[in-house]
Amino acid sequence: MTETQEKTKDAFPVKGMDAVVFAVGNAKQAAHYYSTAFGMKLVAYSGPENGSRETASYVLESGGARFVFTSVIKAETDHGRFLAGHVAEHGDGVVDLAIEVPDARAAYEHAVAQGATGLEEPYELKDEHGTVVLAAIATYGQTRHTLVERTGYDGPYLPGFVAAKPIVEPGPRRFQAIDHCVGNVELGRMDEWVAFYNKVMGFTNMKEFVGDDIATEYSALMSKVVADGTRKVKFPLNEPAIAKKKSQIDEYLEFYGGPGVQHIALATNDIVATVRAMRAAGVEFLDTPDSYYDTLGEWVGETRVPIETLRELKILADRDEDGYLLQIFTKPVQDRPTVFFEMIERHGSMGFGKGNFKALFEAIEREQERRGNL
Ligand code: TYF
Ligand code: FE
Repeated sequence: MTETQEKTKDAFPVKGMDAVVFAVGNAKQAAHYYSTAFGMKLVAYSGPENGSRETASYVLESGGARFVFTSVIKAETDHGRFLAGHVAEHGDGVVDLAIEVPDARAAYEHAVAQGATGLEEPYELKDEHGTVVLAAIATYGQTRHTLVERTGYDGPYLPGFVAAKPIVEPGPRRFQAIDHCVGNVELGRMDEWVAFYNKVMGFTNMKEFVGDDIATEYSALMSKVVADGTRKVKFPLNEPAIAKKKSQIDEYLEFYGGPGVQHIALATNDIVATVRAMRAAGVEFLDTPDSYYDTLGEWVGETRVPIETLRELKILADRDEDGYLLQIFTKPVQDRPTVFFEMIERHGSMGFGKGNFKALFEAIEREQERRGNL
């Protein structure tokens, strides 16, 4: 690491992703879907029964991954109106990629000094479990990053939340961490957002990206990845490319009503068991043609999972100089063709499945076509 990289990294240390916060039309039902289909465990709740008249929030965990689903019950404040407006405009979507930091005040001050838009000045929340310091800055679209300092707190999520019991009997864990969170931004603006993360958070660019060459050939998108120094927080950023076909990113921007979170990748250490369980629970995944598996063995080499099992479950595989990865993508998880998930099992590779971009983007385009948006 160069001296300048060392300095910027220290200016904005992060501990990892704190939570992905979704604003949805019906948080009660979303909590049920993520319990049964994604195998997550409800751990905390906030709603009218414990003093939150305006919103109901359900906190679900799977290992170190935490999702929060919030619905508006009756908007009474600017925050409630913002959340209701978010759902009206974007449908179910991500409002907040919350990041855990050791010092929220320092992180906020640094971010704003580097040009970030402050949304919430640092403030404290307290209850009998202790104190959490929070602050928030804006990122692309109506998405924000809440900066969470939770060292003085031992409760179930945040002060104001009460512990909750799982909605269904929890089975084996289907994933244990958030691997990366991807944003879609407008045509020509990807580099601005890359620069934003470079400057505001001291994140550096990872080597994997989709450039002009791939974009015009088959992807119809460009993509770059920024990450913190420890590679715990990874944010790929996509923009549409002008290609032969309407970009999948344009489809997203049209139906989401602007920039926002496109997909969340979840790290699993047994993608076969995960995909079997999720498929059995009714989760739909993108299809991969058999021809992909006919030639896979020739270039990907040995993996933990036999090719025939990958073929059966439509799991993709990729290899680079550091190792290999197995990955699969769900179809959008709401009626709008917007947010989806990726399940990823890494064995050394720190990439994002570059070798699969062609097969993946063709699969996405088949879905686009079925929706009449290609
Ligand atoms: O996060 C990534 O970069 C991979 C590949 O629209 C990808 O999951 C990139 C763009 C896209 C879908 C998947
Ligand atoms: Fe991804």
